[in-house]
Amino acid sequence: MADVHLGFRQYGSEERMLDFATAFMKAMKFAVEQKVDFVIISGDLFHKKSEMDPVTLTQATKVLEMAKENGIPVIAVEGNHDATFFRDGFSWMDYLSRNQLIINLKPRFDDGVVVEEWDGEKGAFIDLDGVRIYGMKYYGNVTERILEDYVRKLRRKNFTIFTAHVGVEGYINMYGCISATKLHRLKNKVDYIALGHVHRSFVEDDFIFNPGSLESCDATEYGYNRGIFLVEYNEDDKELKYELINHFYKPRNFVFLNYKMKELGISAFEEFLRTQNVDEKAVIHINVELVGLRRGHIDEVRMEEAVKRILNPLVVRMRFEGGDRVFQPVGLDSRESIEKHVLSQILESFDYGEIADQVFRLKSLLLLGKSVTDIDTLISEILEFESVTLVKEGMDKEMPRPHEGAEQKTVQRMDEKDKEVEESEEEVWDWRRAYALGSKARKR
Ligand SMILES: [Mn+2]
Repeated sequence: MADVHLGFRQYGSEERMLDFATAFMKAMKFAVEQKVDFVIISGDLFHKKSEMDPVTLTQATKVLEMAKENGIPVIAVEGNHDATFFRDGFSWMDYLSRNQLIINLKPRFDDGVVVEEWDGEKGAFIDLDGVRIYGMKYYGNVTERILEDYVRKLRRKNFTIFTAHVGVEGYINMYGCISATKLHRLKNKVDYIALGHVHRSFVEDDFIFNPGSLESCDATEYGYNRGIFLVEYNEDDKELKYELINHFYKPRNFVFLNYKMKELGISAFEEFLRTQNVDEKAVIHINVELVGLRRGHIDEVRMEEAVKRILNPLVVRMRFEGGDRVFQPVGLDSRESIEKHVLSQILESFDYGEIADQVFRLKSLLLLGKSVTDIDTLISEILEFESVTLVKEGMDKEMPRPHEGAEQKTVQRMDEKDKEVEESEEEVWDWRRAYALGSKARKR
């Protein structure tokens, strides 16, 4: 598995944070049920590299302890969200490693890449029951150079796995990707490449395996094919069987609605909402296109309240576009409106969208001496809102997706393994209870 992103309070929602933890817990529970020999987490176990909070650490610890109690070693590498790449400090992954909860594989640097065997605390590879596993953490734009050096030092032993947090170009347009060719060259030394970083699933040549994230870290990721790979290798006939599993957890529902608004009153909008067949507690993004209306006349608060009342979402994000823009000359207006006007003119030359109001609000908050947390929340909200906007605009020029669905046509499947994991109530960890004040962490 990869890209667990524990601790991600998406949209500032506690509930979303629990989603990420629950997905991780259920993935590990599946591994326990399947009695696997080991689990690999190919980076981004955590969402934030620096600030750890007790709740996130509890979530990680509980799940990893479950693996440990069942005698399942967890091999991991650090992703871009887990550690800064060259500041070789002590990461939270190292912390888990020192507490015998994971085996955090990474090379050492001493005039080049040093690839040493795991000594119980550190190392770049480990031998487990005749399987050799090499690990490489995320190195951003120097990945190619480090990989080249690393590969020269690889020694195949029986079945050899290479796990790394690195994206493959072409699947998604993001930083920290290398061309697939570079990885295919490892074929003479490695049998299986386990990747993380790209949040959607893909398989190349029954050789490169990327499971994708467990949840949607961004609205753009909703609907991606993703899951965990259940892999079985038979030493006698050298046969590799694998399957992408995703029935162990149902990701949060995201809904995207478009509404053309032609009148100021919200009754038509309410009517529109009532005709939507939307599951409760979904993340709802609504794009409102204003037709012959002025943005400033819209009662956004009332509209949002209507969405909450009628569709009962977990989170609602509304975006307004179009509308008659009336440009007014800067006159003898209030200081506030002059400032806003100037701000929006400055911001026009960037791709941030219409955030002049937010920037202005931010300035007021700072002047009021608001806490850094409040300001952080506001900025997060602005950024998340904008990223959705960018997605919408980029929809028709999507990146090519080579080998899509490759995992569906390859080798034979494992049967019996894909049956629904039974939801026995007492087995499901109740996260709220785990760290509720005054209550002991225990199973429900
Ligand atoms: Mn990630």
